[in-house]
Amino acid sequence: MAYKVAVVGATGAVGREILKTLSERRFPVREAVALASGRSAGAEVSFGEDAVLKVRDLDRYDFSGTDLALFSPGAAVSAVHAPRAAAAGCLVIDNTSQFRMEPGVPLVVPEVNPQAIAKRPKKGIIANPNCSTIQMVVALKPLHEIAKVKRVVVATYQSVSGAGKEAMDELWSQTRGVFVNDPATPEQFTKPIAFNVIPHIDRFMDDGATKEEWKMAVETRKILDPDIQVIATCVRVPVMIGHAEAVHVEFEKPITERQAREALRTAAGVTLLDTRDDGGYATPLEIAGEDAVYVSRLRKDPTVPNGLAFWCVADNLRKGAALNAVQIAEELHRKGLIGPQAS
Ligand code: 11C
Repeated sequence: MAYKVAVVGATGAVGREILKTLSERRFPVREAVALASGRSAGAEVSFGEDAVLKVRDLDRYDFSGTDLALFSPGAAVSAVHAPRAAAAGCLVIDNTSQFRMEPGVPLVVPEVNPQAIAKRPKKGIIANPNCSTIQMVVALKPLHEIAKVKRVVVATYQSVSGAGKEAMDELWSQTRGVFVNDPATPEQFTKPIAFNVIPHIDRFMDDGATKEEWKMAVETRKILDPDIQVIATCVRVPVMIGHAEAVHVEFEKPITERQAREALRTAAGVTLLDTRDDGGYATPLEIAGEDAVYVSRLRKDPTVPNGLAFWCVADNLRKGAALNAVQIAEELHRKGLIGPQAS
């Protein structure tokens, strides 16, 4: 069975990565449709080795007959068009924050909670988590199975590609600007991002946390275990692709470093790279373009009972977005949940 698949937000950094990932992983696509705002209609995006898709206007697109749509256009656009697609019988995988915490909308990381999509959801929408949550729960899952995670303290180091293509351009032009003495005014960020770090991602909430920090807490609970406490500080750093995280975990039960290493070595989606010598750890620059969540610097945290600390890095556009969405599509395909016979 091959499907008619639409990619919404096809001209964005994640949309392009979704098209690339669908093709690389040979997802059974009968017909691919690239959709974006009217402004981008008519532009061309590549799909696979030699196909070029002409971008069509999302506002005018009728989703009847489209089996699956992968959305990454921004939350406000998903809010309008994802339910419209679902009402037309098209199954939606939404990569925005719009529906993640809605009851009846599964929030899925296939290595962690594939059971959340045992059947086709009534609302016709499955949500892809935030990139910084995805990589953390992939690393936590094998440890949670051994000793039950109780509390997580995490600081993130998030690349500018998480904020989109214009943000990547801004890092580039500001960096160049420093060398040619032509400082560019910040537009995508609140302060200059070149040669700086900014402890602010997404909007501020009433309690002083940012929404990115809130997402890491509530999404981890929905995906992994409702009892886990998470306190996050999310920071933007002048890196193009790849998010890194310093994760400090307190467990309910004792867990040794050795047990943790063994579990991480065989865990789905994880690569343990931790040789405790110069360069024996993963950094964003090296792992951009790769699928795995890399775990390094694993060690005991002696300041709490049953504590471990580690560093994890992943490509935010791939495992943090496009790859995870395509893996959800693969899981749905394996379970026969895509297409008119599954509605
Ligand atoms: C960032 N994590 O790095 C964000 C991007 O909720 O889907 C993804 C925002 C989201 O800026």
